[in-house]
Amino acid sequence: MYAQMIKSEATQDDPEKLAAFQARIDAGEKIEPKDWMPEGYRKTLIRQIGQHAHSEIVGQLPEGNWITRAPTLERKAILLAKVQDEAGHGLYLYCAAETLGVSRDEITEMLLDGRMKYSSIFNYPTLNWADIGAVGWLVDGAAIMNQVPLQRTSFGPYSRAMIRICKEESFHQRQGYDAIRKMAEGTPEQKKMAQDALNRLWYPSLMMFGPSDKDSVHSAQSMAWKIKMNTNDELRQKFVDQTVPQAEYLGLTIPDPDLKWNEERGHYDYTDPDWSEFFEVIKGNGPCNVDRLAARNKAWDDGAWVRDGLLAHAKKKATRQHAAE
Ligand code: BYC
Repeated sequence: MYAQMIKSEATQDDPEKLAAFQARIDAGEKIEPKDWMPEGYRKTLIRQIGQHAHSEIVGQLPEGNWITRAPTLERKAILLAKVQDEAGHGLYLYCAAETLGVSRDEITEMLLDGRMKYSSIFNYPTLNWADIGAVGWLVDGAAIMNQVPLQRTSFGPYSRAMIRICKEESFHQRQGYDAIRKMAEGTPEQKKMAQDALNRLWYPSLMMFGPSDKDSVHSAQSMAWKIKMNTNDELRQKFVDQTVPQAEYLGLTIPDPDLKWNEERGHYDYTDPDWSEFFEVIKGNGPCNVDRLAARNKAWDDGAWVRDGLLAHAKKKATRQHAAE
């Protein structure tokens, strides 16, 4: 597949082509899979869409863990539906990545052997039911903050996938907020669990937006190509501004003693995450990295017979058709 891409590299430095491509981006046109595109644009999209798809798939693990232990039948049905939605999001995104000339198997293998990343947040554990509410509220809340602008991203298939995904994500965020609200309004023990979940998941949620702008290696080029529509810090600030009043409504305290409204800026001032922790987690040293990758590798290996069976069936069918012609 990559060979196909390399073929077009001779035209990669053609300044006229590059300028015409940038003019299309600047005019707000969508780039479609068969259009000419710079190799860097294609590679950046494969990286970002692939990572995004992997995040949706790995993201099922911490929540799937609680389906059998949800406190009521209704909560179980809702969580099951949400986790199934995440699988669907992963599939739309893998399809969008495939239009760039990389197969789903190829990028899956890159996830399984650690060459590709998935969101840092899924390397933290979900220890109890309050964590599931907090994941919906904070993690899906952060995901929406990032994904709503991506509906306008310049690559057509990614943009269209995001439109569909965002509709479902907003339901996910609301179910999480509803679950944590129930805990926050419950017994003192339940409220304590809700506060504890917020304490543990606040900073990992802020890290989802990526490193601070000064350390973000891809932002400038990705924004020029409209692959990203905002910087990491812009979206993080929007998330903080949106979430603080939600926490206040719940009677919960954001675990940041220096958090305060800044009248002049019209935003909350907040303490940055511990970036050394973030870089450790994305290097593979977070609390659950080893377990998450082991679970995905096991699922891939356990599913080999299904893939083999489908391929054998397709081959037999093609041979029969060929013989009949
Ligand atoms: N985790 O130059 P930067 C969800 C990496 S949740 C891990 O700023 P970029 C869901 C980055 O890849 C979320 N790695 O990068 C919710 C780069 O390393 P490489 C999924 C991270 O790409 C609930 C390096 O750090 N959403 O779907 O310009 C349930 C430097 O960073 C992270 C998306 O993926 C991180 N948090 O900006 C289920 C949204 N942050 O690749 C599922 C689409 C940074 O050079 N992605 N890195 O080795 C994006 O918008 C951007 O890729 C990011 C990062 C804002 C995440």
